[in-house]
Amino acid sequence: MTADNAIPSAAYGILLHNLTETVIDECAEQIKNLGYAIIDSGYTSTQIEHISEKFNEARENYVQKYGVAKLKSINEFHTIRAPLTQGGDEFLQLALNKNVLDLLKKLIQGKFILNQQNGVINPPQTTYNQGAWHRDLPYQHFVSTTPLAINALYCVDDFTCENGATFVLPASHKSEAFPSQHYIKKNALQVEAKAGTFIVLDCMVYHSGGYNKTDQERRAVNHLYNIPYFKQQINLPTNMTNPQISTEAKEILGFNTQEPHSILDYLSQRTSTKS
Ligand SMILES: O=C(O)CCC(=O)C(=O)O
Repeated sequence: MTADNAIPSAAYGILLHNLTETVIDECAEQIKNLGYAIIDSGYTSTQIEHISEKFNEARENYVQKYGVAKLKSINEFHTIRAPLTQGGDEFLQLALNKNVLDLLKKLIQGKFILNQQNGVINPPQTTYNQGAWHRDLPYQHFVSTTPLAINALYCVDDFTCENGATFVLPASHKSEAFPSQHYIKKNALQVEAKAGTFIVLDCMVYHSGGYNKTDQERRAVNHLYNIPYFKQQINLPTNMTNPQISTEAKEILGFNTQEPHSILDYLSQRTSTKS
């Protein structure tokens, strides 16, 4: 122990000890304990700018295709569903980001698939559909010893307190019930993050977009990955337009875990090594 206020490094009475060797290990430890961490995508500033442009393009096409009035009437105007199915490789590459996949492998035991990818727009000075506390497996109140699903929220723009950066309730993935307002006021914290990073969450940690006080949108691309026993929000394999998908990408997009259409289909998919 030092004389100043430094955090003590000495410990006693320890039988079990977590060890970290890499930044990925550090993030994994924090997500297990607190439910959130920030990880760099590894993209260059040119790539980050390119994704930002592609986001706007994807949104324009999406709104044109599905219609402003329709999207507004169903509270979907600030979301782009499954942008990776609508052309452009950038969104597929986001879903397959190496740092995110390496982190997922430390967090989810066994196989995982992408459940959904959503473009998220936090509009200036108004409310939007993600500006409310929720889990990304909504209506679920179980507690799990290991994560069954993980979110990776790619920051297209800088996330700041001013523009409504995501709020989290640290460690709330470890409790079944949504906490009281008093608890939320005392314990909620806002996660500021740079454009080009991912905020990675245990999907059961309560989180909410904040109020955007600026005059610019705050944009993100959310990914939810889960064990292959949960159905996808939108069937990704049947909607992929990109023919050049690697074997690993196919597995992550759920090509290998589609529900068989018949007993015959099931039997022909089964190999002798499967249990
Ligand atoms: O907009 C945000 O910061 C949060 C997004 C979010 O909660 C979600 O997509 O589930």
